[in-house]
Amino acid sequence: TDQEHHHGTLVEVDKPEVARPPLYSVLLLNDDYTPMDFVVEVLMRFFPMNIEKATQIMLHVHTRGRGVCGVFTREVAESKVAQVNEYSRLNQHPLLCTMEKA
Ligand code: NFA
Repeated sequence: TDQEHHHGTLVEVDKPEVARPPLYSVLLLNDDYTPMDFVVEVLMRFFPMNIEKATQIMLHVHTRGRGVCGVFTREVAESKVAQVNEYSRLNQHPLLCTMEKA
């Protein structure tokens, strides 16, 4: 922006802008076998939210086939996907978590 200097001189002053990193949505995919209670537990454990919000997202995934758990930077989204899939396999459920550019 232009600012008035002494002697009435106009000088250009740049506002320091901060680059915003690309964001990624982390998704859960529906399947026929993972128990609803386990999906709610996963949502509360890895995407801190209350039981009402977790149930709402779980039912959205169940009825629509997929749903967004949260939006994160790439490295955080990759970590969430890896942790959810590892936890699901550890518990012998086929639940799939993935990510896409938001
Ligand atoms: N469709 C699963 C069932 O009927 C529940 C589920 C919801 C699974 C969301 C995966 C994701 N038990």
